[in-house]
Amino acid sequence: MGITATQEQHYQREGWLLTQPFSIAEMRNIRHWVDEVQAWSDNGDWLHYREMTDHGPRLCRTENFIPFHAHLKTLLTSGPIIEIASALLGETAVLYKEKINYKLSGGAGYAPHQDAPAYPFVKTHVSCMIAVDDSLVANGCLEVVNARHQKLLPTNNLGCITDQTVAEMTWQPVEARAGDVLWFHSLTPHRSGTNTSDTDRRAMYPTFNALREGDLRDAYYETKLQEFRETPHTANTVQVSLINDFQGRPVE
Ligand SMILES: O=C(O)CCC(=O)C(=O)O
Repeated sequence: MGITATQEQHYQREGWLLTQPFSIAEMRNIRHWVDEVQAWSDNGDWLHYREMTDHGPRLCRTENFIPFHAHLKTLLTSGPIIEIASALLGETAVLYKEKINYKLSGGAGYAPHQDAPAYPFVKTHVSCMIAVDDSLVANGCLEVVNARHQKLLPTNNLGCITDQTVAEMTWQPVEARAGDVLWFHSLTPHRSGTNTSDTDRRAMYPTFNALREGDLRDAYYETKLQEFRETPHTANTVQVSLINDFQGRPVE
């Protein structure tokens, strides 16, 4: 299952594309596998992150899980996901990194940003959001800006888009049903709100680069962990990224 020429044109023009590559049965499996990762303890080489919410400390992200989950590894490195990533890049894609953002009830949102500054080594990437639960305005779905994926926008001291530029752009929420997959360019401006609903909004985000630029997944995680160790985190938020886009409160 690939994408049509019209879908590809939409992605090239707007910088994002919503697809439905999974059957209901496949989606049920994906949700079950995410439940499994969510239940993992902290004793492992995967990376769990927590935030403080009004309901207490909550898991907000897991990264680096495919070495420890064979089904999720297959999902993100073969089949429709890698096919569509390759079609959108126009060449063979390889997995660069993967994360699950849980955004459980009460979970925080993400400040307006482009992903590219958080991705060392590669020029060409595409990411997607695999909606594990319905992703709606009420529970903090992604909001994007159309056709602004040509260049890096001015950033503030957090590595996010400046207030002035944010105010000049038109932000569009993209709601997705569980199983939908929202593709976006690494320069597509995006943001999301707090989950103010009483339902969870989990989503998996694999990022791909052109294989031509190398298989860099291990190098990405090594560099990220080294930067976390060496660069003091001064923002009053949970550090989950090489930019400070996440607005979650730290668990003291
Ligand atoms: O999951 C979200 O609400 C937004 C995620 C995001 O923008 C990110 O992780 O960079």
